[in-house]
Amino acid sequence: MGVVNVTPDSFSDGGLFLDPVAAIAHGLELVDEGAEILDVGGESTRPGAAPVGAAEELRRVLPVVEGLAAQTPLTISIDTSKASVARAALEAGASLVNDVTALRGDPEMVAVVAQGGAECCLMHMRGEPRTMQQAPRYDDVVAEVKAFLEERLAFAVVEGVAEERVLLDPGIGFGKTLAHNLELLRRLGELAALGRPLVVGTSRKSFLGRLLADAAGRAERVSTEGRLPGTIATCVLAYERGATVLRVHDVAPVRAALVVAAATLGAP
Ligand code: HH2
Repeated sequence: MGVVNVTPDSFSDGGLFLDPVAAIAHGLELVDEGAEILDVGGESTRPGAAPVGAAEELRRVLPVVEGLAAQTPLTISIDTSKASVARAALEAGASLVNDVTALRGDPEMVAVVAQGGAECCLMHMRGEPRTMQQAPRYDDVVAEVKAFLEERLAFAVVEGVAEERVLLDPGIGFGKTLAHNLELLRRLGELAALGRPLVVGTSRKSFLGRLLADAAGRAERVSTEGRLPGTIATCVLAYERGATVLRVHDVAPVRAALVVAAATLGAP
């Protein structure tokens, strides 16, 4: 899954693709690099990000969804927690709703997904983006994330979403410390046991910058550009532990690493 951020403030590529022409060109580049899904987002979820109104979010993403749907047969995913944005994006050619609130952010979202016959990705997040990194605590992070995803999956199904259309995501970096993120990745197999495809997003995330800085005895986190090796390592390990979809900014190097990993593991 290649990331197409149409935002001024995303943590690693904010402002680069705010113009729809640039965003569509970037999406098509990711297709050339081997992406199989394009995830279009118009609101940053980075810790501390300011919320965006529906009208502004729609203005950002709609031309990009329309343009990409017209130029590629791949799955277009809309990264939003607003029902009105998801509805318009589905009408414009998207077929997957990637909701980081797991259908909790907008009471109308579940009906939009169910009635639209869309796929949806339900992600675990502790708290909300503005506050989620303030001292997150869990007794057993994997058990708690698993119980949450199980409950959200059951909710979606009761509300009319076909179970086979649901993907689950542990929400790496969303209300989690470095140790929580690593434990979720190490024990990903326990989440795969839920029986739905797992989406994992480690790409360029802050915990990779912290881990590498700590290892080098440096105070400053390693920059987002310096996080590619960590992105690749975590994607390969997540794949080996059962992840189906890897959400990344750098499609070509991650895809190449996954091809080698799959061949080594004897997978198709
Ligand atoms: N991570 C981000 C955004 N959306 N969706 C899913 N399902 N899983 C993730 O891990 C995930 C996500 C954060 O990354 P990015 O889009 O690059 O940054 P920002 O939220 O600042 O735009």
